[in-house]
Amino acid sequence: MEKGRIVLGCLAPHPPHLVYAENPEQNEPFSEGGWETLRWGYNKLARKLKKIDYDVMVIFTPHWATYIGTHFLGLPKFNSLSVDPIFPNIFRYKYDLSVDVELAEAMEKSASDSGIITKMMRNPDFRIDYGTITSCHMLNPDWDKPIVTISSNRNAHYYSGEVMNEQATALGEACLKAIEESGKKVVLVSSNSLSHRHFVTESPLPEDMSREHIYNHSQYVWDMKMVGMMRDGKMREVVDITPEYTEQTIAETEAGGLTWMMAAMNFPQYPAEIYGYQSVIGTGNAIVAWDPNSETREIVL
Ligand code: 2X7
Ligand code: FE2
Repeated sequence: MEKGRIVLGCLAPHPPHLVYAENPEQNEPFSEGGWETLRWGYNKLARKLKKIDYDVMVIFTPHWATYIGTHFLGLPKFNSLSVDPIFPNIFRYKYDLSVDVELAEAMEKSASDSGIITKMMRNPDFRIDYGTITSCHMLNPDWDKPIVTISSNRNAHYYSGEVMNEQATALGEACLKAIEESGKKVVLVSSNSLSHRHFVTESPLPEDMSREHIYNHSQYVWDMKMVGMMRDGKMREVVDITPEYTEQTIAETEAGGLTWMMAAMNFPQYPAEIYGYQSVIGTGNAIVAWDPNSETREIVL
């Protein structure tokens, strides 16, 4: 059997506003649009993904927070209505998704063998978080590939950003081992925003773009530093400064997804593809991809 491999890594932010603005049939509320810089960037990345041969998408999400260990989706099907607890006015999404249980179990076993506390999620009534749904919808609106979601164990909360980095690195290495042994072609997705201070009130019309801007300038400067290093192919350095960056901007990197993905991809030293950067209720959001294939890797923006 041919060795499995990671064919693309995506930093895929998940403000539910993006799904709301797209008006897909699965989402009940109606919008007049909004956040085009991010949505058009996502649309372009989704077109690239259509041309890539892959078997499964593996997503790490901050909005499935687990306090004892790392959990993996472990049933072949999940369907229900996902209502965002903070933005029920914009996100009420009917989902019906398939899971690659074989790969989920292989990653869980590999992580467990390496000393990480793990668990498979086998509850058929488990509600899939809006982070998973938003990132997957924006990357693959046809939902024609199985997924695996990995939870975020709250290491940064219990311990520190440094411990989170170590744990997420170990998890990334364990997932890579399982992927290689599986023979599958895998797309990795780190579902998170960058800087994460946000407004606590919403404008009467959520998609009123005259009200949208970054929460503060220092948050913007930090985000641009991170995006610049991604562009320059310095992912080891990005991961090294993630604890400091996270503390300064309350970034969603605290969940561990970006570190997990970079560790699984051996900390790319080639330029990332940048698809867009924009604020959503004051948070900083970048869509970025790492393409290990130098023949298809592009300078997008
Ligand atoms: O979960 C989120 C987020 N990360 C950023 C912005 C808005 C809403 O939800
Ligand atoms: Fe979030």
